[in-house]
Amino acid sequence: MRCSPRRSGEKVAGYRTRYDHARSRSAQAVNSVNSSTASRPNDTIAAIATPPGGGLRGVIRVSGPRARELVRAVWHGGTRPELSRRALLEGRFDDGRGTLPLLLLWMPGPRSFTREDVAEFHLPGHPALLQSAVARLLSAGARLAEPGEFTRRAFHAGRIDLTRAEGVLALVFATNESQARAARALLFGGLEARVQAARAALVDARTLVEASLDFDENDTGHVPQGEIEAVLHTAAAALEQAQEFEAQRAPERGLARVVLCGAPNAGKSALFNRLLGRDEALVSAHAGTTRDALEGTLELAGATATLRDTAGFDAGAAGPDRAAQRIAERSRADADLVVWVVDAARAQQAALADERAALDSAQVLLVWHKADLRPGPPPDWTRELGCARILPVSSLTGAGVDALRSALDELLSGGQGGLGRETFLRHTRALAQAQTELETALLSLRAGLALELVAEDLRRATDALDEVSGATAPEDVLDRIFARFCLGK
Ligand SMILES: Nc1nc2c(ncn2[C@@H]2O[C@H](COP(=O)(O)OP(=O)(O)OP(=O)(O)O)[C@@H](O)[C@H]2O)c(=O)[nH]1
Ligand SMILES: [Mg+2]
Repeated sequence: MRCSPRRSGEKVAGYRTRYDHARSRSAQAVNSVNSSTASRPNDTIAAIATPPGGGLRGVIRVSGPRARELVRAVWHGGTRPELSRRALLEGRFDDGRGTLPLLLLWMPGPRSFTREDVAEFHLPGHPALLQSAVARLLSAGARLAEPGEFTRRAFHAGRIDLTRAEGVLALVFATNESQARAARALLFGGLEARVQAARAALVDARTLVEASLDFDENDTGHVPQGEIEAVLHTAAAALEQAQEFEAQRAPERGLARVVLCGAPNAGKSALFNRLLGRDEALVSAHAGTTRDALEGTLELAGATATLRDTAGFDAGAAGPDRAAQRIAERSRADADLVVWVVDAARAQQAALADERAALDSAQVLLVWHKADLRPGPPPDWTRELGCARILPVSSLTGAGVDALRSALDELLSGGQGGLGRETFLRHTRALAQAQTELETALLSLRAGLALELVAEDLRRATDALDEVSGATAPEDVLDRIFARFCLGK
């Protein structure tokens, strides 16, 4: 979020005051609304920042005015840590019951992500140890951070705009390389820079228009129409660049990708046909029927996805079968969601564990297929096999297909697929709105309409851009975005 307009060009510098006052008033209003509801700036917050589960190292992040005091409270040993400037310090963390080896990353505000004093405690990654270290920090005066609260503080402090916060979120949810790339483009400020360039030109144009209001054509202060038009064209070009950036960032933003995979003969092609309601894929008792990946569009209640049928797993494949394996691997690598089809009649946990290990996909739904051959609920191996769900389905009878569709819908709408689309729509709608207002301003100017109307169009265009950057995004939009963050981010 930018709370003040960027510096306008030299030419209009003398005219800036009226606009600037109005702008900084509205920015203050926005700030006070945002901070009154979402963040309690006097609190010092703490949370485990590394993903749940064991790891070699675990990180606890602390941010707020009492961070320094907390570091001293948990610092073990005679020497006091030197916290006057940014530092990486080695020491021991005293959690009240014992001490742990500690690497402390100390980042005093305002040169930190949240602009507050920030401490990162790098500790042994055992969950129980990290929990007890957090408990110690809480008892020393920290409050447990809400999901996304660190990023929200950075946003309220003007450190990042909303598009960059969305980039952080998208990166957390990214399940494949192209999503991670699209997320990083946002996170590194690609859209923010373009939006701010367009905004700066709009501010310049509006300043010129408002300055013209006070002068007649013959006055020395009068700004020729051509000059205003030129600045409007600069704004239009910058806006176009922002729109192009979004279009390129997420080329396949419209559709989430679901890929069917599994052992030969598990019934992937039968399920493909069943989900799409047509008989397109070859189904046969011969193992290795599918080679080329077949694609169709899967319409769900809340999401639309492309559905791909792929060749069955075959580690020893050669020739064209090897090529089919590569196509399947690529499809899985690009998938938002992998549907792993397992023949329930033959399923054994050990063999499935091997299949899962070879399947390095982040989000997996296991279809306990041919459930007609093995009645009864499927075993609950979600944890052992690292699957979001295990659902019994029979493509032969159609049993379980509706439940599968609902689960797909839920996983796609909740995860990166839904998130990516939502973010993209938020940006593109507001950018399109800004473009419409800008075009109206240009037409009004050329038609010789009252300059007050032109200034009003330009103000609306700027407002639309401020929605993208979050400066004037409504609180419920902010809540919806930040609520999706994980703890510790
Ligand atoms: N009983 C039963 N048989 C099924 C079901 N779905 C598929 N089959 C049978 O399982 C066999 C394999 O089906 P496919 O859909 O061709 O299997 P696939 O996983 O695509 O196989 P490949 O393409 O060779 O990897 C066929 O004989 C199907 O008729 C089901 O739900 N129940
Ligand atoms: Mg097949």
